[in-house]
Amino acid sequence: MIQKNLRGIILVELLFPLVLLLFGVYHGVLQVLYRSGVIQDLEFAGINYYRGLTAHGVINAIVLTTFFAVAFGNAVISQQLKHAVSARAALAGAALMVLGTLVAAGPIFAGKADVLYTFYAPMRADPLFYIGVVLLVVGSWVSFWAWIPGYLRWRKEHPGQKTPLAAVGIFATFIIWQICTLPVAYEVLVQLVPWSLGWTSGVNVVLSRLLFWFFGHPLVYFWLLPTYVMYYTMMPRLAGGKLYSDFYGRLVFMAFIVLSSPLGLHHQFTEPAISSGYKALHAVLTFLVAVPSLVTAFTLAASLEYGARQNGGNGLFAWWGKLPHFDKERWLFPYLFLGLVIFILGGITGIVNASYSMSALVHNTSWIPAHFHLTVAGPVFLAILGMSLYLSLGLLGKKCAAPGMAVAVPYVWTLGVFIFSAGLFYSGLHGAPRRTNLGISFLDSTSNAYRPDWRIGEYVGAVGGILMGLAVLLFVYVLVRSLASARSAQLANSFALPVSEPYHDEDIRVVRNFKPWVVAGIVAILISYVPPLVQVLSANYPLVSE
Ligand code: HAS
Repeated sequence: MIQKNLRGIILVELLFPLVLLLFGVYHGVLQVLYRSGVIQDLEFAGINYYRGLTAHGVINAIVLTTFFAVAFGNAVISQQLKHAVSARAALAGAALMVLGTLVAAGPIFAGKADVLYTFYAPMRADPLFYIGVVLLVVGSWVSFWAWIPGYLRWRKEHPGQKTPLAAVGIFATFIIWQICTLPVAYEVLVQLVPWSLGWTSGVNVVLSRLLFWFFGHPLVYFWLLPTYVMYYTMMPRLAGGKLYSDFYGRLVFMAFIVLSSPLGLHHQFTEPAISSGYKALHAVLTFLVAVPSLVTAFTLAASLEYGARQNGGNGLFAWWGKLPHFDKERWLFPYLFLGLVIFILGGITGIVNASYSMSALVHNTSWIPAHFHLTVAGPVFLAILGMSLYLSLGLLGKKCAAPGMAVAVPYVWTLGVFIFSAGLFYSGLHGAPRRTNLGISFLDSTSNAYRPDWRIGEYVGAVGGILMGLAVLLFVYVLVRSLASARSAQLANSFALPVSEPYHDEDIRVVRNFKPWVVAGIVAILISYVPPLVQVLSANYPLVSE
């Protein structure tokens, strides 16, 4: 059971970003219209291309994901560790996150922060944008700290007992987050805020990008791991079975603590000052971080097979048909399962990007948004949608009022995201740049730069993007109708997140303690980042202002 005094906080953390998501998705649909040349202008309805792209990236990739990770973390830790969350600290965390989001939203919509979600210098934003982002992140730290005393208490009261796997996954998520946000906090507080206030003459751009990408890659695992918590600890139960191996679940979460951070240079293969030897090291480490996801693929496939066979499935492949793909009672299942299917392609394209030589072909082309819409906008986004609906209705004691439509949403989204990505992969391989308003440049037939060969990919992308927008509208319909339905106090009081039993419940000491994994992670960071940091600092780049 989830603590009563946390329920209101969790609901705000789930529903507040879902309201903002409407703006985020609206600007996503506009993106495909600009890029395909349907809109041939600098702006639409008073909001220019880069302002819309900033709102799209910040809301969807930073705000929604951070709020969700905290909300879901609060729910999991409270349920699994027997009310271990300090409600006061959770409230303070949530308040800081809401305040930070509102403070950052002002400059974005006022046109004073057209810097995209990566806020690369020397593009400069209003100081309030940076301060808002800092408050959002600090709020998420406070929320994390709210779990630690209760966790230590739980361990004292349950000597020798394994920490529940879902709680291990949530702690791994936030340990990674705590580590990776420190350098970006330095970048923002020491480099960007003083510069945007006019107190310093400029920014060491190469250093700021090194600090940003130290954060930028582990960030993707901060997005992914709450989804993995659902895959490992809830999906097997929804499929009617058990988690194939508890040990592999724990091993995967611990491995991410070590492997998530020491590889950010794969975003900087084309940048100066850093030696090719260290770029190559980061490429190898990037291949290594795919291993926990490959382990996940096999463990989850085995868990799904076990569930399907319990449901009467048989044969080599026919058992897939016995999974609850269209079951209205278990509408959460397709949000998780289809995310997995999407992630097969997201993962493969990630491995392509990691290669030192292939990255040169696809870097900064529309291939990259195609890749990340199959990851963060695939498994992560579908899990966020499904679990936000599941948790908010459960906490309020309501039932899904349109379960058939709830099942349809992930299918429409999956179709949309596959079509969208196919188009963007195609035009990316033909050299179409990302983050570019193609409608007023390369896809304007009157321009000297006109590239008719990019049109087809961008048209296909637009069809997919519109379908994705439609899926979100259907989701909003389901959510609003369900929230408006009658409340049952009995349902609210008996609500709990599903928990999968393990099929193999191995007890292996090495995955029972976070400490050695955190230490190994820090050592890996020092080995992989100190020399590149020295290289960047000793290159003595001048400070750049505009
Ligand atoms: Fe990535 C760029 C490499 C994973 C997000 N990535 C990005 C950017 C984002 C992003 C947002 O090496 C752009 C940043 C920007 O704005 O510039 N990425 C990887 C690699 C992985 C990877 C190696 N990325 C993610 C995840 C993300 C994400 C996860 C978000 C959540 N990525 C890169 C690189 C770049 C990059 C370079 C920079 C490129 C450049 O040049 O700019 C790996 O973690 C992927 C491992 C995953 C797998 C898949 C396992 C499959 C599973 C599904 C099993 C299915 C089952 C169901 C069981 C190996 C678990 C079966 C069902 C049936 C029907 C068969």
